[in-house]
Amino acid sequence: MSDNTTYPPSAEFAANAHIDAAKYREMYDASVNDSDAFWHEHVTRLDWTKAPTVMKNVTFAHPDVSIKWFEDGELNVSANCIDRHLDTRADQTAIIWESDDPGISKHITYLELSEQVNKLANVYKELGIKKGDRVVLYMPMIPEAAYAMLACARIGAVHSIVFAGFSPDALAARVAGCKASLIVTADEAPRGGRNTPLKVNVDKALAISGDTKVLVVERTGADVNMVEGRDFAYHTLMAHASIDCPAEPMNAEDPLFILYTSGSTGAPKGVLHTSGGYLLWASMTHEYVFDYHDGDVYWCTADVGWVTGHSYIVYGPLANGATTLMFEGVPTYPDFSRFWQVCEKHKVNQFYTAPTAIRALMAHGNEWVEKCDLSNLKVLGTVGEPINPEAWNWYNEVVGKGTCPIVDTWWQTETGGHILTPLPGAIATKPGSATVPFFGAQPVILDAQTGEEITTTKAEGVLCFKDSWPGQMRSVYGDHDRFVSTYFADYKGYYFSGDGCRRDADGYYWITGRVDDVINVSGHRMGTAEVESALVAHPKVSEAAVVGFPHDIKGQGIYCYVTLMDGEEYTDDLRLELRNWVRQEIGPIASPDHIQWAPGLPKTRSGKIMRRILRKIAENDYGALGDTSTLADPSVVDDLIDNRMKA
Ligand code: 6R9
Repeated sequence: MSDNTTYPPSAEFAANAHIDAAKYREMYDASVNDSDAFWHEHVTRLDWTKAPTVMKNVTFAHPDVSIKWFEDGELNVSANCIDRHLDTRADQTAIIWESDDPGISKHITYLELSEQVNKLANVYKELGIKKGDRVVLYMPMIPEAAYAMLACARIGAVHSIVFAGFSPDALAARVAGCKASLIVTADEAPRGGRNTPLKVNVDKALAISGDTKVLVVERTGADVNMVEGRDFAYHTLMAHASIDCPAEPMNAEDPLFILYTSGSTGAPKGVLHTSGGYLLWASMTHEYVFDYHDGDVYWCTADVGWVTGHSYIVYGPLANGATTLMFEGVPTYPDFSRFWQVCEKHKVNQFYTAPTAIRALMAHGNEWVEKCDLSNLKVLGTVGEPINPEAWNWYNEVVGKGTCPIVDTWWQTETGGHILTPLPGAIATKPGSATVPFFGAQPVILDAQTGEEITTTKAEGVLCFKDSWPGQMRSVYGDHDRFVSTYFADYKGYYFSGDGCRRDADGYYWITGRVDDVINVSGHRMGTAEVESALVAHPKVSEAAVVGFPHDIKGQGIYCYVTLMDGEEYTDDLRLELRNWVRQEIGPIASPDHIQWAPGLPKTRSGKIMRRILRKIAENDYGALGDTSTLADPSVVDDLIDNRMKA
């Protein structure tokens, strides 16, 4: 990976951007040198029913970690996302909904959004939901999912979204985990031409967790089982609900949502976000990182079941009075040009997706992109994993035609919003680097062994943060000790991200992957992402996953799984070629010990490769594969085991 290829914003882009290079420097310096004054100025981007006078009250000192922002302020998140826009934007589209079926889309104005959210908030009240109660959402990607989130916020209920691809067992655990008083779901969730039976799954989950009230949106009209007194039809209750539900004034530190996320150990954790700091962070990052301007059409392809959907489909954009596109389908249905067709149809200006989607589409060739009119695109974003330079270049050249800055946004469920990211009019990008910190974020690189801060500009180690930012998670729901031990115990006084990172001579940050994915070969540390990036740089490789495995002499060896481009065949010659290729790209130290053909990789439904499984297969330890039920397609594991024998 070269650190030297940089892509500065064009003079024209910079001139029209909210933040140019000089402004970034000035604002960043102010944000860390005089944090109180900086946040005093920027809290005003939200409407407060009681303006905060205290900005920050934080300690990272183990074990007394406590994080509060704007603690004497009061606001309502739904009023900030809806009511305050009604004077000027009642008729502006708030949400463009694009159905799984390419023939169907809908525009929802801010006025309509207001009516739907107010009604639903009244329906919640009618069902007995009060401030502080938990509501689980298990929803398709339909506007009702956004209504359901905002209606919770309106009355001070706390939502916990469970991705609609999760199994009944996973749903039951989350419903029980937060003691939910209500589940909002739909009959079915259409995706890629197939319908997931959500209500059936809810019924199965409730058989495990015990009964809870269920509100059922009619999406496909499928016949579903409705239990008298437990299950309620959304449309029936909405029909008579009033369009006026006053927004509950909430303390800035009142919980807004819980979102379960997996760590390297144990059951998923309920990441807890609160109201004021989270919304401020989501709103500010959305505007500056995507350089969102009034009238733009913005599209984030994530699902609301993930944090990206929370912050960058719903809360950030709506807080900014934006037009946000919500897509029910998948990138490959009905064909490989779906993303680009949606961009053309709705004249999308900012497009935000994941590297895994980019690589998947790249593998099918440029013609799917080239036949669509993408002339409205201004900014492209990526999130979720390190992006390899080949995918970055393809995104830049084929999708962005070399004219759209790419924002590679590093962040986590825990961080609430972007933390390391270019601002498109301010920061020259480098393919594969998440570049520099957003305002108020103070990354440090620590030596993983000693925990010492490495103060030279060039550095490599673990990525930590030495102070808080408003969007930071506040706790693990119901288990503050776990919060402290997961994030603040390994490196005392810091927030530990779990990611490895290096900083180059220009002070740019390069994420090397989770530190539990680092391989140590003969005492040399290597990010699995580096080897993967080298492999996917080969013209015949579409995707790669690399893990360490025990090696008698080297300590750990390098085991590679490769998925090939359409039409390529895996042969002994190709295996040799790939091995030499990696030696060439990185050096002999990175020589793969084994390369195995993988027709598919085991991925979670959010697209993250489950390396735990790949490590076990590499170790020939098939008995200990653990839980594979959260995989998008569990059958890929059998193929991998078959091929393991031949590797
Ligand atoms: C938003 C989201 C967080 C983990 C994070 C890191 C990886 C996310 C990245 C990235 C490199 C980026 N990650 N964005 N790695 N470059 N731009 O994905 O949250 O699901 O909690 O995952 O994803 O490893 O620690 P989450």
